[in-house]
Amino acid sequence: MVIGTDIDRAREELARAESIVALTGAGISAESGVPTFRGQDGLWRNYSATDLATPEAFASDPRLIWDWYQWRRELIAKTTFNAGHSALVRLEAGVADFLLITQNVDGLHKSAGSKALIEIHGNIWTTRCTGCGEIREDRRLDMGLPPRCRCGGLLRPDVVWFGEALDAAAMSKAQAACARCDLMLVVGTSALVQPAASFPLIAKQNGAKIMEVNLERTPISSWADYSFFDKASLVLPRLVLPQP
Ligand code: BJW
Ligand code: ZN
Repeated sequence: MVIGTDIDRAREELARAESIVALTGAGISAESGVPTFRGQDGLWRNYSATDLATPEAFASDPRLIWDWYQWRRELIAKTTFNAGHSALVRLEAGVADFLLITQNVDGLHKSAGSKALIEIHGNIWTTRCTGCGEIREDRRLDMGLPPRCRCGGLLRPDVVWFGEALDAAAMSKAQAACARCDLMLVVGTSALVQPAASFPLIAKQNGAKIMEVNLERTPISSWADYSFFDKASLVLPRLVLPQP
């Protein structure tokens, strides 16, 4: 991690900023025990996570995909938010114009207390009926798989898979916030998946400073104004100090 002046300067810039967007990915929840998507962590029963997150995979074998989601739901149910999630809650409290855009479906930002939050890829605790379209919160861990709706239709997790459109209203809100912010924090994302991967570029092109927190370099590292290569749960609490 770059320490010393850089983290001090970054902390001051964050404290001065009047409009902040934070974009998070799987890395922020990794230390809570939620596996990331890419790399060794993203493997489940020898399937790659990114191959399972498709409508085609669900259409060909809904039971397999539900097994994977139910495994993740059981795992997430045992986890809790970490110091990285909490630092973002403190950041939100100190700035008038703040938006947290997360690609994570685990709900940990919500349980940490983040309010101005868009879960741009949905939430694993919500189901959508492929028959009648009903969307409802469903936290059951003991349902028969694949689960069915009251109407008889097949339920699916209400998340966004590859090739599917993101919610239009959420997209407009996220893009507008990226275009007007003066600072964007990009935390724990490989920045490979569109359209979220283009959000930092929108911010940069509109004059915002970009601060990245990740274990390793990503496609945005070469043009980010600050890069901190360490765990989010260590860096974020140093960027957003607890109130004295
Ligand atoms: C740490 C850490 C620690 C670890 N501290 N850091 C343009 C060009 C090319 C392709 C496309 C394009 N536009 C669209 C596409 C196609 C596609 C796409 O982007 N493909 C690329 C992969 C090539 N995008 C889509 O299909 C999107 N839809 C779309 O564009 O629709 C268009 C459309 C319009 C109108 C009608 C119809 C269609 C949808 C994308 C949906 C992605 N869904 C998933 C699954 C969600 C549900 C679920 O969770 O099960 O979202 S895939 C998966 O990737 C998940 C994640 O949110 C997302 C991003 O992953 P993330 O968070 O970055 O995780 P990792 O694992 O990649 O990275 C973790 C990082 O953390 C690493 O960098 C680590 O180093 C770091 N780290 N520990 C700090 N402790
Ligand atoms: Zn239904």
